[in-house]
Amino acid sequence: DDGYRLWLKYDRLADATVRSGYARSTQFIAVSGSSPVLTAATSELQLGLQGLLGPTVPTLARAGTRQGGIVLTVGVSGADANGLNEEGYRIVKRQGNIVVMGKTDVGVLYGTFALLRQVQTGQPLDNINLVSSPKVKLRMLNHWDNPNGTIERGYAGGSLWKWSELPETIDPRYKDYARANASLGINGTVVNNVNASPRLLTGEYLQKVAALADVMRPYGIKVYLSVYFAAPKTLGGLKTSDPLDPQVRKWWADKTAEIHRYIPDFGGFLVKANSEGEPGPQDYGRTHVDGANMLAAAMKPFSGVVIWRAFVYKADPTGDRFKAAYEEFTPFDGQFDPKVIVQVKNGPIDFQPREPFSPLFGAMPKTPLGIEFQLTQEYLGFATHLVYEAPLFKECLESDTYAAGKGSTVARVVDGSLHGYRNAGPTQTLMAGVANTGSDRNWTGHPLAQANWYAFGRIAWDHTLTSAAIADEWIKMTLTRQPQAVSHVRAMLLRSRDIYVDYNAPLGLSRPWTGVHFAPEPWQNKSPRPDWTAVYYHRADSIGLGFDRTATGSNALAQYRPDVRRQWENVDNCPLPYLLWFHHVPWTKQLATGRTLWDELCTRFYTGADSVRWLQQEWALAKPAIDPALYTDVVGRLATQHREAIWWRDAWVLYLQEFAKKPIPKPFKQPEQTLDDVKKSVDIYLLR
Ligand code: BDP
Repeated sequence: DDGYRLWLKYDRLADATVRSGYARSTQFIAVSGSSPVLTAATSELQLGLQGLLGPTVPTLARAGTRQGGIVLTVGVSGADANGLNEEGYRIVKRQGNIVVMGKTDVGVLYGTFALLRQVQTGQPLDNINLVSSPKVKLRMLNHWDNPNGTIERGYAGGSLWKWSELPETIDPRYKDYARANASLGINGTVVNNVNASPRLLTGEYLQKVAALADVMRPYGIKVYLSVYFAAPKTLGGLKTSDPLDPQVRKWWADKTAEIHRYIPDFGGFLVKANSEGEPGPQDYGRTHVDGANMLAAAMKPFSGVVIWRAFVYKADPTGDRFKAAYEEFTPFDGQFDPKVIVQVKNGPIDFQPREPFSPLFGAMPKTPLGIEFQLTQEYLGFATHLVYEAPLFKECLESDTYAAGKGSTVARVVDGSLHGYRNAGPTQTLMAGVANTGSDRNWTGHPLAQANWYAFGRIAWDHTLTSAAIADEWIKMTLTRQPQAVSHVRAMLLRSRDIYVDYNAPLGLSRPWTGVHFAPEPWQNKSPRPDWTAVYYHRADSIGLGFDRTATGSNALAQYRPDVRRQWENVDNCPLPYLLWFHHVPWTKQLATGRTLWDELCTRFYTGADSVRWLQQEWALAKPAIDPALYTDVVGRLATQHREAIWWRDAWVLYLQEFAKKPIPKPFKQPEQTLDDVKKSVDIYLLR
């Protein structure tokens, strides 16, 4: 198995009795109406059922008096439409048939994938009764793909989009990409990097993007573009890109209209502005609001949206990067055009292995805030370390902002239910995942990293699903249905993120590196900007470790509501996962575990690295039920992970030992290498 088919494997179910049970209730597919979306739904059902069960399933225009089939029905109303939004589906047994219904054809498409999932995961169809509607409207992948075929922070090969061959040649892979996304309910894809090339806005590239949009459309997926804010100058030859300049505004209005001539259902713009050197409205003394609303005005005649990122931080040697986005964006609450959604990363810094939730959530009640997660493992060990991210997504979404009292979770900010902007006029709700896909045959490099794409899509649809339930689905659809093997792999997935945190960034440490975001460099103290060094984040000194963000320090904690603040502001009861995010803690301080800070850190680093051995053992126990090629691939990656976990552990403990001046506590042993040895190996790793 080369992993190409992802969770849409549709291999024949092993048990003949089970097969014939399913086959009895899936003898035909009756489709009333026709549309490219319904055609996609029907052919997916045929492909899936034939693969899983054997017989070819014929299609009929209507069921008539026939029973024992599947009926796809669009445009339901009355009681059947209860609890369904535009994209929702209902699946019931009626008059001897399984009826998959939706208000729209896309709802039916999602229903067909849900029905297939029932069969793939071994659920009965006899009394099937499923109702589901997505909680968030825009569920999208952000690709950081460049026109030259590379992917920023991509670890699974080059770009999926073969720009030089488009629009004439359509790689069949585009359709499989669309199928995989549709099976999860993902309905948007931003095809290019947020560090955007102006080339994407040329007629030449718009034709290519339009060809991709044509492939995505039958799968309910809209295409979006990241835009380069200075394009009026670069492409349009104007003297300025000032968002208040009439010529600039006209340029964007014309460009937006041109895009719609190529792609009538264009999804909208994603903008990274005045962030990490990207151009933006501040270059002209204007604000984020001026920039975003200018694009919204250009988008006015169309249905698309403007997604404006809040990932900003200035090179301020005395400031705390943690506070930057909140300081820059909260003053603008209520001023953005209704077409604008502000896209906020889950945490205040930058996709670290564990971050507290961004204080922006709950702090802008009059502005739709979308959430951005990173699926590509830029800070999570690239494509060699196993980190199942569902627990990370859930931890953030379930955090309580207390914005409107207890129960004001980040999820409720994002799905619009907290501030009441859900479905209000043109405003939208949004979850975005920075894609982990690439041209590797198995899409994600690490075969088990497919689970992160899967989990993101499922959570974007329904954030109440649990990490374990999602893991179960994915394992059964992708790897094996053998119960013991399922439970071994589930255990691995569920613990993997904490294991990684333990050897990489325990107790609230973060960013032990510079630009490459892989080799450990906690000693790194030289960079054009202080907040691009490692020492800026951990603040190790002879007294202790951690960033004081209480009132005696940067006071970033003041950006949270009092109830949140109270959980974190007292060093004596701050939960350990967040301790060093908010406190500079003495090496000798006794923690709730009964160990001193130094001993606790060592314990985490050592047990974290050791736990990779446990991952290896669990994987070995699942072996009999796993495809041999896939099994072997993961064996290799886990071995690398173990070696690198020791590398990271040693780098951290040897470096911190210089400050703490304490021995490694028993039963752990002093690393065999010296700090100089590790530094040398890191220097070599970083050689280009
Ligand atoms: C950082 C990445 C950088 C991205 C940036 C962003 O290192 O490559 O451009 O995020 O999200 O984490 O804009």
